[in-house]
Amino acid sequence: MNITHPPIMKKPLITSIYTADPSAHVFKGILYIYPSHDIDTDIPFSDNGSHFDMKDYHVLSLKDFQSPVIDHGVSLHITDVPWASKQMWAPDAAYRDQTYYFYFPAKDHEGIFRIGAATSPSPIGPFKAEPNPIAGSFSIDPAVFIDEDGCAYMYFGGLWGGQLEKWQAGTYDPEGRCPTENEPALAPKFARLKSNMLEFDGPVQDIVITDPDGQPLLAGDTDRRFFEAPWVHKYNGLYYFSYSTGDTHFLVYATSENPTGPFVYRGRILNPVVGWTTHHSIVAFHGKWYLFYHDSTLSNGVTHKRCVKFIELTYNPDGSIKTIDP
Ligand code: FUB
Repeated sequence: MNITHPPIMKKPLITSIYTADPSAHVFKGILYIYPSHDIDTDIPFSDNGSHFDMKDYHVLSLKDFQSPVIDHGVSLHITDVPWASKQMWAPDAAYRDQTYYFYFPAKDHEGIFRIGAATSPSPIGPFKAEPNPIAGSFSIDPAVFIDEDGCAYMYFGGLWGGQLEKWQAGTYDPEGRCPTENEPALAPKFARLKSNMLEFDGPVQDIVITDPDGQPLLAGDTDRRFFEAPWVHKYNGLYYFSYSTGDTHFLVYATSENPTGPFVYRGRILNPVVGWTTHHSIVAFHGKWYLFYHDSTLSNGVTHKRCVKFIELTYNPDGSIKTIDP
């Protein structure tokens, strides 16, 4: 266990390790952050993201924003995941019936991204991985949302290194390419979860994102189309689907009255940060809403050595989110 200074908004939450892709949840009154654990590597930068060569996960926690941030150490290591070979990317967590569920993408032994699940009686782990990835899972960046009616959904997907474009035919095609710019953009995916939280309950389906006229966003609309990092939260009865636009580096959002969409594009949450990737979560804590995100300032801009930060999120009366400048 490693305890660090109390966080200050827009400052790295911790500086003892590099962290990214923060999924924040409040479990039993404590704020837990489930980030990727970035590490150094000699693998050069490339569009397929091989330089994100992470091997384990840590859990961070906070009682409140005056208390220290606690790094609870390694919660899951790749050597304890039989099906995984490399690249433990952006994770998420959920709680149901006395069990904490940890979800993570990693490449299998064929080099194909799958999504795994692991469980623990404690929110800080250690988590015990299931022997196989979730059947029917593919691509990256799982985000699990449990609605007020108890239904659980996993949202996922990511282009380029995240391999989403290789699954357009329903099976993995190593030659799969993104659509051309006037074709509809590739959709992020969702699946319902069974009550055991370890299996998909039905088929993987598309999350449709349209512009306000009901037209699907096009692949060439790179300032608005989905790239990676889905997250769903509910505010005033409305579902917010937020995500990264990847190569244009925005965090944006769309809203719907249904957790499975269709979602209508609404605007930007966060302008580009220092670094290539941008990835976030949105959580309510002690009566306020917060955006957890990352940038590469702790490493002076090294793409794969990032740090988690947070900032208060504010809504306009019409439910739109005020854009934040990092
Ligand atoms: O951390 C590795 C990858 O970078 C994540 O899975 C993406 O969302 C991007 O943040």
